[in-house]
Amino acid sequence: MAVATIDKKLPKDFLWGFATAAFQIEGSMAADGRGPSIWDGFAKLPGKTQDGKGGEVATDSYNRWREDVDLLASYGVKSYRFSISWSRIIPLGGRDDPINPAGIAWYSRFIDELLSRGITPFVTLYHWDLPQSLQDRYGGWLNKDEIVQDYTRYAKVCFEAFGDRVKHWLTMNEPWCVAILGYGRGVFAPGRSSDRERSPEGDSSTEPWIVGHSVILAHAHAVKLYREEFKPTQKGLVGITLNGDWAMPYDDSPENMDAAQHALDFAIGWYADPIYLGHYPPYMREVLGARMPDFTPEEWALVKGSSDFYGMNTYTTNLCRAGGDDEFQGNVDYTFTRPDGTQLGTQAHCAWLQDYPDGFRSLLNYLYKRYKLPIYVTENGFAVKGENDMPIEQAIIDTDRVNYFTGTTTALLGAIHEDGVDVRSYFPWSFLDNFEWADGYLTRFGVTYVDYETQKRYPKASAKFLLKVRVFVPNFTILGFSVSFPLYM
Ligand code: PNW
Repeated sequence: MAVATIDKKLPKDFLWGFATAAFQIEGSMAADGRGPSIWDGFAKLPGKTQDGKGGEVATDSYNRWREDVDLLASYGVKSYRFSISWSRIIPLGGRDDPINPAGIAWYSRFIDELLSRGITPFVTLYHWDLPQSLQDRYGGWLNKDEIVQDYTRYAKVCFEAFGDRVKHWLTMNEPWCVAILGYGRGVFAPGRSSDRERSPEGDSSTEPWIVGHSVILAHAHAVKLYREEFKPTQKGLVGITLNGDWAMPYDDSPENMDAAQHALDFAIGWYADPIYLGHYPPYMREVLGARMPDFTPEEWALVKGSSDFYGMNTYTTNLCRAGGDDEFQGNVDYTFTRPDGTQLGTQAHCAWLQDYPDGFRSLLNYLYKRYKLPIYVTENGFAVKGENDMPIEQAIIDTDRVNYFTGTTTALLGAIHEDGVDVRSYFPWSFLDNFEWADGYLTRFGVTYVDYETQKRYPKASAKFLLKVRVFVPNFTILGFSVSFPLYM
């Protein structure tokens, strides 16, 4: 029956690995001169995390880094995405504040260890843990002029200290979350919102748009610096990574087709259109009017083209309906329930996530067509419903997560080989179960189970599955039909 067998492998040099972020795994918040970050205090306020826990211990990766690198190596990774804690490098955060050599030494040693195991470091500079003192001094991301200077100096210190060995930089992780969840909904640090039950101060109608604007500008300044002062000798890539889920019209009515595009404009276009195309989405201006800040011509020149690649974090697909009143979603209603009453996919532990791999492939195609740059998938993952309440032996048989990654890796290969999308990396979120922000430790995204009592790590079925995908993906042509599937038995 099988007429031909063609290996459908990942492209040569494809960066295959896992992702984490400093605050979610490190713990040791006072070690070696680290200063406080906005998440330190926020997580401890009553009601801010579901289990009332913060980052004090997390997965203790600040101490267990050797063991973690061993585990990563056993997973066959070619790369590892992690973030640097600004508060470890410059404890007070600011451009005139002292640098902490112990913080630099820790990451330096960690990077050396990765490289000695043949693992390429993929480094995020800012994954939400702003030094607290910058929040206190001038309101953090609300103060564009101050934060741009402080962030650029922090980036410079990192390029200087690690750029001889780090060739893949992400300036920022998911600015949408920084702005909307931190300053709109108020569910992430610094927790500002118009909702006075949540926050004593804040204005959700203006602050998120100001914050997003500052993040874009700070990113652009760091990239300019890298390109001018470091790239000529260090020869690395620098870009930003954006969250964004595929938006599918609820049905084929014209207003719902428009709604899906409006959802993409607010979730992705807000950042991607300025950075890759040089303008804000017109629909955002239409909705927000004078509340949407603008850049000067000099700033636009800096912003446009300020990312070497498209950094993509994605988890799900939303069915979009016109007529919503949630401005953070572009006044579009999201649902997972189709018109016929069925669900889009398997429900995850968090309300915002269902498994829909076709959406992953559609999003890759949309982004490649619109922004025309190589795509680095820097996050993609699933939290199994109820996993935290299962005995360990049961939790590590994470069938829903295996199904999820079966779908997304098949979609990934389809996008690369059949659609011609230039994808250069795939980093499932996450290497380990870890501190899942407002969910505390109750929601688990890891391919490795962490027992928070003992800090022992247990590889889940999904880790073993992904190892096999990385190693070999066969493709058969049977009677003229191409059949491909990741081999994981
Ligand atoms: C991302 N949402 O956050 C982050 O980059 C990670 O730090 C995080 O652990 C991971 O995804 C899983 O949540 C998101 O509400 C947080 O749509 C919330 C949303 C999306 C992404």
